[in-house]
Amino acid sequence: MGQLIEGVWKDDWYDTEKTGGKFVRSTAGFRNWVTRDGAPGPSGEGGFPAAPGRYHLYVSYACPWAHRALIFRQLKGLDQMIGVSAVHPDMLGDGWTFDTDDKGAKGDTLHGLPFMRDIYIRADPKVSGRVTVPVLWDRERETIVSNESAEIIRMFNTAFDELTGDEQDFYPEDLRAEIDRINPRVYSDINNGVYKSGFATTQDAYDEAVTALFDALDWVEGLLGERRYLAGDRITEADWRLFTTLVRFDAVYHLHFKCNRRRLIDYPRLWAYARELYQVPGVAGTVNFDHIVRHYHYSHESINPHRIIPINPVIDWTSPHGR
Ligand SMILES: N[C@@H](CCC(=O)N[C@@H](CS)C(=O)NCC(=O)O)C(=O)O
Repeated sequence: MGQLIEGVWKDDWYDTEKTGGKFVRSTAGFRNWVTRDGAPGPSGEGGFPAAPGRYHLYVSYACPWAHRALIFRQLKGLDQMIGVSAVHPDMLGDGWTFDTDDKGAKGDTLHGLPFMRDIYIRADPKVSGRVTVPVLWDRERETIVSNESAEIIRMFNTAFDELTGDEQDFYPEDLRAEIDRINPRVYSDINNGVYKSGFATTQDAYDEAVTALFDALDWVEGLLGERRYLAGDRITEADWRLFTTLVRFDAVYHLHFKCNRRRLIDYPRLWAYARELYQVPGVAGTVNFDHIVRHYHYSHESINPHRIIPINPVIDWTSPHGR
């Protein structure tokens, strides 16, 4: 794994020395928005109107951030309108690659390029930063619209509605205040909290992250006793943002990232809730446990130097959720 410095690849692992052993996620660099008519969105520049076949989504099936985008593409009926290419689960010295295997990685189906970094360089030959997924690519302007999943899901939520006829709203006006209240804690302590626990290189950094993580899971377990979904009576983006971490929890984070005070299946409400979300039509097809388990254990040499892939418990995501 590494990063690009002015268009040149430099192979290095996350540097936690300057941050007291803490993992700090860097901010995404491409922040434009696809909108209904191409008007500028909340950040970046305009000129990216919704159109069928124009945009392409690069993902890793292993990655929880990319997974959000895949779920929104599916639920919002965009699967015929926005193509997808998935990287290979192994992220080693070259970062994400388009090597192919027989379990879902079919290469860069748009450009036939060998590495994910080539997509970034194609957008900007002098680009600097980490080469992350997801990436939303514009085939017309030959550039990256966005590499920030929180914003890609907002675009998918509304920009294409006139083309698809799908009016489901996962960020509805009346629940926005509650969604905006819940998202930051779920992001910081849960979505990113598992990474902060797993990538910590000091005991203090780990203790701080893992305590905040399980405190937040207890908080969510409590919330689900008061209301059916995180923000109220309907499934919103807050639920999908949490789901992609929950679905990886017992398979990866519990062991590999040392998030082992409890398992997901030990939380009665959260576990039933996670199964309900998994069973929403279309969602199970976005979950690729082979890539999830393989990616983390094989790619993070500093955590698992012998690259042994664990046997893992058999967890039945299809059992009735009873909610
Ligand atoms: N802010 C980004 C974060 C995406 C991200 O960090 N993705 C990880 C995979 S789970 C990645 O590609 N990491 C590669 C790296 O950090 O070099 C988003 O939410 O879209």
